[in-house]
Amino acid sequence: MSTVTYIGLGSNLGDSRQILIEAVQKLATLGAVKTSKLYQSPPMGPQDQPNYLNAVAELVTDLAPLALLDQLQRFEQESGRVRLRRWGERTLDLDLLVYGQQQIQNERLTVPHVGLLERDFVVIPLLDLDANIEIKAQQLKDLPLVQHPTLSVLDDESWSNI
Ligand code: ROI
Repeated sequence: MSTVTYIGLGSNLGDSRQILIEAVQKLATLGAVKTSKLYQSPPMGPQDQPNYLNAVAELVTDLAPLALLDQLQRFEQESGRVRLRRWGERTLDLDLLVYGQQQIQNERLTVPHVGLLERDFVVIPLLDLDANIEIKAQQLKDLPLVQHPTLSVLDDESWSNI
């Protein structure tokens, strides 16, 4: 049975735009994919690191949550993932943000993703994909951070060629 999932994409090391394009192509091997606009976003965490490129992908997939997580972690490794420090710069982050309506909590996974509602670089791209999306009983479009986002649009939905 197919489930609508949302995957957060982030990169601030290497050729971030190309890295995200390749990540979307890999996601498309797991099901039907749509992408948000492409954003540039100031780092959350240490400020002495480059800005991030961020986007969100909608993936409709038959994979179970942990099987999907395995694939996301494989794609991160294949991209030559480097993570220099906690809260620091990284080549590619693929975060399982939302898995249908499910709430999941185990050693490997918390879904919906912790901190999702506080991160404009996740909330704004999610709204591109579903303007009425509700997470943890919260309409994302009603969050105050939507009114003063710190991120800027780099490209429309066609950036990923998907
Ligand atoms: N900051 C931004 N702007 N975008 C990210 O994707 C991102 N990812 C992270 C931390 C280090 C929390 N900061 C980020 O993992």
